[in-house]
Formats: sequence, structure tokens, C-alpha cells
Amino acid sequence: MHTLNLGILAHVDAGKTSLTERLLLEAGAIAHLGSVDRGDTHTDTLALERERGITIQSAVVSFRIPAHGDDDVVVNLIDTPGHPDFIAEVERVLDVLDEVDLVLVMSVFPGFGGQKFMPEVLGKVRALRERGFERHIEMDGGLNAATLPLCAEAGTNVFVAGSAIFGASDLRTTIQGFRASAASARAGARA
Ligand SMILES: Nc1nc2c(ncn2[C@@H]2O[C@H](COP(=O)(O)OP(=O)(O)OP(=O)(O)O)[C@@H](O)[C@H]2O)c(=O)[nH]1
Ligand SMILES: [Mg+2]
Repeated sequence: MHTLNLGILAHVDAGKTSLTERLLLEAGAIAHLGSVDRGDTHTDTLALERERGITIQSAVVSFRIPAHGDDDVVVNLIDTPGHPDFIAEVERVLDVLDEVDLVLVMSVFPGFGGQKFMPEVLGKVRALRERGFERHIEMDGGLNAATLPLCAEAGTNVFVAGSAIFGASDLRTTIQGFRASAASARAGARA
């Protein structure tokens, strides 16, 4: 039997608790899908969490995924708070996760296009790199010729750009230009 410690970490209201609930249902661990809006999920159990519809403390739930043969996987799934006031709860979780492949940092408010890049998120990327995080850091939102080098310099290595690419007349040249400017910003940061 394998054990997998999974955590769902994201900004406030991203849908972490709702996703947790869905995974529990799909895995057969619960019979009815709980709802944040009704206040009856399996991980938001504090009275205040149910009343406000937000997660305040991290909570773990476990389910088993049957495998071929006898090697079932037991998943310990941790639902974390997204509100910045409860960041300590999230930091505690980082110590028990088995692996992190990619961290997505949103550089606009999720949900609609055409917003301006929020430079304050660059500090999150730097903090991760300073903590020794070596896997992918992806940045999504407001990336263009001016902001992309700043992200690369901070330590971002995966970039999501929409209007800056699809609004350009020559996609190939635009993408090549972005790649070159990211590479030179990274080289400058290392020097
Ligand atoms: N339309 C839509 N709404 C969703 C989806 N997932 C969650 N929501 C709604 O978004 C709101 C926030 O969902 P939560 O699951 O509480 O989000 P969260 O990331 O756990 O929030 P915090 O724990 O407070 O950070 C609720 O009103 C949900 O009903 C989705 O896939 N689609
Ligand atoms: Mg939640």
C-alpha cells in the first residue's frame, strides 16, 4: 500500500474546499457532495468556517484509490485556507507534502482577462526561490514585453501570456522575443 500526501493550496475562493469535496465523492469516500455555500463540507467544520463559507484552518481527509493488484493508494488530502490572514496554516502544510512539481502564482485577480500585472506578487516568487524551491514556478496574468523580464528575474520559469501573444501580428516572432528576454533577464539575475 502506498501513501500519498496531497495538499491543495491556492488563493482565497479558488475552489479548494469544493474540489476536495468532489475528490472525496469521486473516490467513494462520501455519499453526498457537501457544499461550501450550504456549510456542510467535510473539511470546513468550524462554526465560523460554515457560517462565512471560508476555510480558516487546514484539514485533512483520507481516501483510498483501489489499484490493480494489492497496491492500493491511500491519499491524505489537505485542504488549506486561501485567505492571507491564515497563511501560517498553509506554511505548516508545506512540511508534510510529498512533492511539489509546480507553483502557479497569479499576477492578476483570477477570472477575467485584460487586467494589469500586480508587481507585488514577485515577492512570492523570490521567497520560494530563497527557500530553495527548485521546481517550476508559473506566472499567469498581465504578462507582456515589460512585465515578463521582471518575472524571469525574480525566478519564474513558466509564463502564461494571452493578449500579449494573441494580440500581436506575428505570433512566432513575439514568442521568440519573450523567450529571449526571459533568458537574458534570468542570466542577468544569476550574474
Ligand atoms: N462557478 C463555480 N463556482 C465555484 C467552483 N468551485 C467553487 N465555486 C464557488 O466558489 C466559492 C468558493 O469556493 P470554496 O471551495 O470555498 O473556495 P476555497 O478555495 O476553499 O476558499 P477559501 O478556503 O476561503 O480560500 C463558493 O461559493 C463555491 O460555490 C466552480 O468550479 N465553479
Ligand atoms: Mg476552503
